[in-house]
Amino acid sequence: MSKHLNKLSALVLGTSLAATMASAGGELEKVMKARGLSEQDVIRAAKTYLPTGGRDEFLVFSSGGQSGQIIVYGVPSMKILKYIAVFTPEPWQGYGFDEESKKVLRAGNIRGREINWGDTHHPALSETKGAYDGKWLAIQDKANPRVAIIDLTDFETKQIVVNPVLKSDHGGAFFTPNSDYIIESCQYAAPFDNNYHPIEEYKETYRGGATMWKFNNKTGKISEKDSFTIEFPPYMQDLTDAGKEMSDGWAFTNSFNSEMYTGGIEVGMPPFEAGCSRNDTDFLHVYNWKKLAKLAEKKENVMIINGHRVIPMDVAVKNNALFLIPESKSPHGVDVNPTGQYIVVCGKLDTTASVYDWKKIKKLIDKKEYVGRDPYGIPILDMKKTLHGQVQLGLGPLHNQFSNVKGEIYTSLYVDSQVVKWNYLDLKVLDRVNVHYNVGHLNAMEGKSIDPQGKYAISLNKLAIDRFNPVGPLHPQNHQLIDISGKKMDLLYDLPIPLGEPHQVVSIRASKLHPHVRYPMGTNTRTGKIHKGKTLAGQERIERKGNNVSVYATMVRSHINPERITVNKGDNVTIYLTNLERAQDETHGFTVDHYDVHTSLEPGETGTIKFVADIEGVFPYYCTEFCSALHLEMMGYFMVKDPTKKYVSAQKLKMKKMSTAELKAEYDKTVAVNAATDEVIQSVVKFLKENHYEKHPVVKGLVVDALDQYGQIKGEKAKSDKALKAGDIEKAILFENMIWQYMVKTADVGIRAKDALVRLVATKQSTAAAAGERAFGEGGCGGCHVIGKVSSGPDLTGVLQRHENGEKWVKDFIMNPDSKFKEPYVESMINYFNLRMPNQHMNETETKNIVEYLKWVDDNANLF
Ligand code: CUK
Ligand code: CUA
Repeated sequence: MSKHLNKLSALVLGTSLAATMASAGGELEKVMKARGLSEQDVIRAAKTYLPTGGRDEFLVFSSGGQSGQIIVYGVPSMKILKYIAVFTPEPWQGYGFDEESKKVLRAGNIRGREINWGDTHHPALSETKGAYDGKWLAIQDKANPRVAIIDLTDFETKQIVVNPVLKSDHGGAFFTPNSDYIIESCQYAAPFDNNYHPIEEYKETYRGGATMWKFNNKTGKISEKDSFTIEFPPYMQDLTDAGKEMSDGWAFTNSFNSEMYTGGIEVGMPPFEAGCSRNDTDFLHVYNWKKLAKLAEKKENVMIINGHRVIPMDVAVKNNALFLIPESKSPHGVDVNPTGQYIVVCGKLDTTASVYDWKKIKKLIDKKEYVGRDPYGIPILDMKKTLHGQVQLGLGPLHNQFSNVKGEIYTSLYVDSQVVKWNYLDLKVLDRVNVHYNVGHLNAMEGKSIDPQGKYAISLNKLAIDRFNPVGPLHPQNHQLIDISGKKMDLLYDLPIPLGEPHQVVSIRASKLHPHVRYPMGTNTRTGKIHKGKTLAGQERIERKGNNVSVYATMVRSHINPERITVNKGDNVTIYLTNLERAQDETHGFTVDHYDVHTSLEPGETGTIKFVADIEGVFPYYCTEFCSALHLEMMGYFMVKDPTKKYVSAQKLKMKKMSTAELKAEYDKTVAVNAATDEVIQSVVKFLKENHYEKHPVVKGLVVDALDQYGQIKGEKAKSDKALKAGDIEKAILFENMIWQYMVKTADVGIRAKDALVRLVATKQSTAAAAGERAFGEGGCGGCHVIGKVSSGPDLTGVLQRHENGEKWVKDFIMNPDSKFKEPYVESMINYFNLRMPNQHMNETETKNIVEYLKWVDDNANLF
């Protein structure tokens, strides 16, 4: 075992670390035994493990299914990083609880009705020349056909548009290769208008279609008036993919009810599932969206339904822009390969995948060679003549993804619970791996772009069954990570998804994303514009016009200004809040208790909450994000008076008052503490300046934040002096306390800046020195020794020089302190600190490493 293990750890961890592991007394072996892990398990763990502070290579955006949200996680660690609120209110982010986000969410109302959920299926990343550009994310809602746009600079939803003619969708959202359009294709056929039409008139009045949403890749906005829909027969369209490269300008949409069956189980008809699957083939819709977009510009080519342009089928047919190709029974999924030549379609009720060749399709289209027309007059191309070939894959093939290897494709098998790897050029099956269980979509890194990355695939399994600790009858979904870099696929990791049924994920190299950490001060994040309610320090105010009360408030560690708001019952209250922070991750949240409002304010953001003060009483408001040590103090009172009531004032309690002398003493003490604190700050500032903090952006950001806090002191001091002069010592003490608060905040950030700067300007630590620092910390040495300072034990800078043969002396002392207690120097230290150096039972390696760390400390002694 041990021999194995050394070989294994050498493999996994690299030779030098493996040696460390072996000398650490077979720790790895012990853990494996205790947890019952195999060697394969450990290798898989190492392939997905992300040490603290580490970064993933890829980010994945997963639809949140019925949660109406998007889930963001990293690959290969599978750590969940964010839920993006899209179609559903989300309280933490204030989505649907503040005015800015309500405006986005409510744009998704349908025919005046509030819709508060969505069934998200297919997220899509914006593309430039067919490659993901990392700018925008789109997702569709299947239940209430809508499309939303998420900005990838802040991962917030910025727009929701409602499909004006479709009543459900499935084939969306899909970007065209330069993000000119987002395609949203129908699912269940229904009348385009909003009227009742009997089911007996299905063939005449029910329609499918594909909506082409005009998108601006610069502004990230869909233009509704520039969008249009292509009318399709009522065949129950399904998924779509846009052509690329040689097939650019075209799009492909499959369908599953060429029978045009309309159900009727309740009147003795066979159910939909039987009627929709009678024919041996269904239809792939092939259409030239570029040509159709041109046609849509002319009035005579479109009909206007619900204020929206629709191109009728006959116009599309007349202009050679719409064709059908038979595809195997109940098709699902249509995927265009990276070169745009091959279009792969699977069939839920078939065992084969069909590979169509665009060159063959185009040839038939150009020659106008059709095998017939469907009942709506759409030309049908010969299936055999358009096929490159078909491959037997297994039961229930659904979706496909491409890798960086030419011809390599991965397909999910729903019924077989497998992912199969095959080659679509020579039509050979290469490998298959079992997944748990019933996979729907799958994703390979950037696997639907022009530039697939390979490396990993994710299997989105519909059932988890026995994979996780049981949590009741409703199980999480299971996303399984598969290593696809080798010849054989290897299943690495299970990620339970407890938030709806995610249908599809898209992945992108993390290096392509550049989200910002703060907003320009006063930003309305949903519009990107400066908010009309932007309020800076000193501009806080309460304005009253009739029964409209507007509050302009600010939030900064650790207070809300104003701290008291009094209104009359029935007043319309609007509170604008600006987060004045510039520091990274200093979010404040705001709520008024009992009023069902909440907003989350990221640094620089201005948000609005609005409500009618319809209940009388006293309602605390507070910051809902634990933002600093004084977070609980970040509060105020919202008071609602009933103007029709007379309030009897309570008798005031007589409390003992402090004498003037006592107050003066307290004032002096507070001022002295402030002076001492300021000295610490000044020493940190001196250090930062001497070491040119301004050269390091991260440190500079921290210093700017610290100086920001420090800058507040002058104003507070003036107020304190004024109060003192006026004889109000009590007030002066409060202002001095405020000064201390600012000082603590300054020192807090300043010391963080100093630590960061030390790391940047110090010489690089060797592996041993870094391990030594860890051992120093974990071994509890820091409890008594603070580097650069005398604390409860002596300062250790220069300790190696203090003794003859210093390295050995220190080593011996750590491992066996008692042996040296009689030495005069040690004895004097024991007397001085009234403490003996304890034996921390460090082993040989740890002790050696600590000595290396102390050497590093000496090399950088000027920094401590
Ligand atoms: S669909 Cu779910 S497994 Cu909605 Cu993309 Cu195929
Ligand atoms: Cu701001 Cu808590």
